[in-house]
Amino acid sequence: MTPTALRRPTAATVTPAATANRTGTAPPDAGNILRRCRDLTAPALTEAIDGLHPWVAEMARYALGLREPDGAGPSRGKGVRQALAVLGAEAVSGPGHAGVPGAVAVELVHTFSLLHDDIMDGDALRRGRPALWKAYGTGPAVLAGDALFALGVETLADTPHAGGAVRQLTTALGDLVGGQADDLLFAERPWTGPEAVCAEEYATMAERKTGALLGCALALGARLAGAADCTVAELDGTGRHLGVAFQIADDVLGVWGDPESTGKPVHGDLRQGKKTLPVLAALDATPGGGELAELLTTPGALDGDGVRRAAALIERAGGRTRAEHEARRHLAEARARLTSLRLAPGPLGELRTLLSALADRTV
Ligand code: GRG
Repeated sequence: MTPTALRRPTAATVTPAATANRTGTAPPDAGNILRRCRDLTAPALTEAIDGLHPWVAEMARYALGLREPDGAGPSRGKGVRQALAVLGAEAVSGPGHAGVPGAVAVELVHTFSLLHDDIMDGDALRRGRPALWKAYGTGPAVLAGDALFALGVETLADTPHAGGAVRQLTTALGDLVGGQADDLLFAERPWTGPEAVCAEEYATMAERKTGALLGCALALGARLAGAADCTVAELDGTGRHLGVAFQIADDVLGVWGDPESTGKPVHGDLRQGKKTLPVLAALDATPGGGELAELLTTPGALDGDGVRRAAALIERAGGRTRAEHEARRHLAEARARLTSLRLAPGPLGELRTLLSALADRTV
């Protein structure tokens, strides 16, 4: 096993809270794990962004929550993917910094995909503030996304395992496109009947759209730290199952979450007619499914109070319970895959903590 000192970031890169938990008796909680990995990744991420065209760099900083135009406090994402890349390296007994180019790459690609997703969905809010396309315009936001995408790939090109790492990322990118395509096409499909979206199709979409990049993050970290292909593949599978659990939890929050913490308008997915798992599961239920189907297919019925009625019907028909059960099943599969690997105990513990917190959306 790699000496602990090799797995630890330098004192200059660790916040006091993270240091306290890593050196004290209590195991770090998910917030501390995310913070430690963010601190380890931040210098390389900042340096990569600084190399962009100044205008594009400004938009990239806004999108990444590194800077607000009006001087307000930063509005960052959780940094889940960068943490998985760092922990992926540490889990195979490498130093965390070996995973940093992977962490930078996945965080850039994630940010890019959110930018473009907001444009495709016409979502005006991201993390509780104007989405980039609202703040800078659609054309500039597309350009900023393109720059982040290219930079993500370039970040891996100079690493020791560049060939395998770039391939790992491009495979995930292909899946992201496929998942997003399915998600967009689902919107055209009816709620009921033979053409309706089924739960299995939903799971495939979620694995591609959300799981592929989470799996890629873990796998890239391990690959960059020199892990064997079979370990890399198993970690990729772990992240994919985590992604399905994470996406389902996101869907549940989209209906019942507090907009203060989600940063998105309440019932946004329902109003947009998104084929999320709680709705699909409720439509299958007897009794309750029929009444919900009628509401969803009546033009204008989701305006005003209709959307709250739909949320109540979904819950009563068991859609929320079934979705939460599915999320737990995918989380259990992700944890089982981790356990089947011979990973370094400390990082394994941190991964397990992070996985649970993400699936429960307590971070
Ligand atoms: C990859 C070439 C290429 C195209 C991208 C736009 C697109 C195609 C895909 C969209 C994928 C997408 C938006 C998936 C959603 C994943 C998801 C659950 C995002 C939220 O992740 P969090 O909660 O976000 O980690 P934060 O805000 O914390 O960063």
